[in-house]
Amino acid sequence: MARDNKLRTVVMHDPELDDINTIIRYLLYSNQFDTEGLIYSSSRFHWKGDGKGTLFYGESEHSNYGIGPIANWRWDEGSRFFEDAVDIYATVYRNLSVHAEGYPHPDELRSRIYEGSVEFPGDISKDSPGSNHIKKLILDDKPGTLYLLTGAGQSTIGRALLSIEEEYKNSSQWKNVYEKISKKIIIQSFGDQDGIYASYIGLNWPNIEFREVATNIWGYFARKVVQPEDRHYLSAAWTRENISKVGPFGEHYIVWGDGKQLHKNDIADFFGFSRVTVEQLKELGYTPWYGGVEEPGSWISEGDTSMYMNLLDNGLDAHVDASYGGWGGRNGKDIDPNGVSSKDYSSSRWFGAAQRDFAARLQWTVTPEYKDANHHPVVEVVGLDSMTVKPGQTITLKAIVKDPDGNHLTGRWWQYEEAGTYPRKVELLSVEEPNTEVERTYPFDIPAPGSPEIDKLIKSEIEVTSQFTVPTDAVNGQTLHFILEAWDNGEKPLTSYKRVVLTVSR
Ligand SMILES: [Ca+2]
Ligand SMILES: [Ca+2]
Repeated sequence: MARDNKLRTVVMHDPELDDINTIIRYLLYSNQFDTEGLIYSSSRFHWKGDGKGTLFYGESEHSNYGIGPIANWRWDEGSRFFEDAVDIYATVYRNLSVHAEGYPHPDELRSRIYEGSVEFPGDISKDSPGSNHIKKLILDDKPGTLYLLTGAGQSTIGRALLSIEEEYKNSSQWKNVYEKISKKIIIQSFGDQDGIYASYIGLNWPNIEFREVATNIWGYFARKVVQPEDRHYLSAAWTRENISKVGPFGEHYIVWGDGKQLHKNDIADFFGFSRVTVEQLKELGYTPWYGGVEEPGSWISEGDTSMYMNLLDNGLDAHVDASYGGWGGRNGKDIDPNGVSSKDYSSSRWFGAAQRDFAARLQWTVTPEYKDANHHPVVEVVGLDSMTVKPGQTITLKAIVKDPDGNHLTGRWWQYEEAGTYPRKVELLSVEEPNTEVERTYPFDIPAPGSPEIDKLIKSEIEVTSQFTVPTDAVNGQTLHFILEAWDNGEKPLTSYKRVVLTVSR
């Protein structure tokens, strides 16, 4: 079921081609967030310059190419990728709102687009509209965590914090302001793309939680880490059928060989070419750092998508702690199916489910009637009286899973061993087979979401029950994580979860 309070987010991007894809996916989940800002931000890979031709003598990606002082790097003056994405969102907003509640009005999103610190990489010397907006959000009195999500550098955040420091540091309010901010914000970022975390934020605001969310599965090198059974989600055939062909967002999504190029003659962006060899790209003056050429129409990258995937309201509750893990990965290694402890597996293990979810949501954008698209199974855990357990105690994990579309359902409980602090596997016994007998399926139409009849019309339902005995060697305070995972068999199949975290108390 949906969260009571939406998580507050600020989303920052630079004009890398994969940020465009990341924004598309984010907007499909924008009903789950209170999006407080969409803010253009620089990184060492993209910076706009000051518009006056002032040369930058420092280091950025351009230095790797031996290019001397320049006035901007891979950022066109007229680039308005946030507005472009929201304009497309506006054309599908009505359809999306048929399938799930809470999508923000396009005008609301538009009003929250700001230009942040875009001029030079890692420059926190002056305010920008975006840094002023973040400063205001950081200082406001709204409850809850403010998630600052950056797919670029951190100079816009850094400037906001520095500006607060300059204003309050010598005042009597400083201690309170400092403590409030340290508790209130969490920064999630793919790396430190302009060095501002290392040079300013981490040093001066060490108590602000920083979650490094770099993954390979969401990036250019996804093919190196994808699970064999999920490989087709990167293919041209799947991508064309489930993404590119599906409405205006699908058309906007950037894939290999589509002829698009974000910045004219960008030597690092050769992905739009089709049927060329690496040698030919070199002859054309490009730097084909990817090391190969993929099939036209296939996956390129969504590098920064991991910055919000753990905040999704999919039942995994991955936002609660960086060690929990979810579609954006985990701050630790998971044991892969070959028995290898792998940082990549903690994110790649979810990739198939996340891609199917993306496909289903894209389908919503082109489906005006609720009954013509798939919707998520709804999971409820029942009968757990306490979240603390004693060694030797037998615990029953029981979930009721319903599907609003009457789809056939399958579910299972599993222990997310790596996420818990109890260091071993427990034996989970299925109390009854995930159960064809209990299932009821009545096919009929369903009213729009929010309608009071909707609960009565739930059309299929299963119970999934497992039992285990709390290990006798478990010690006080150790945790055991269990995940209920449930799938429907809709045309674009969907997965829902529920996480149960049990704490041992002797
Ligand atoms: Ca980026
Ligand atoms: Ca369904």
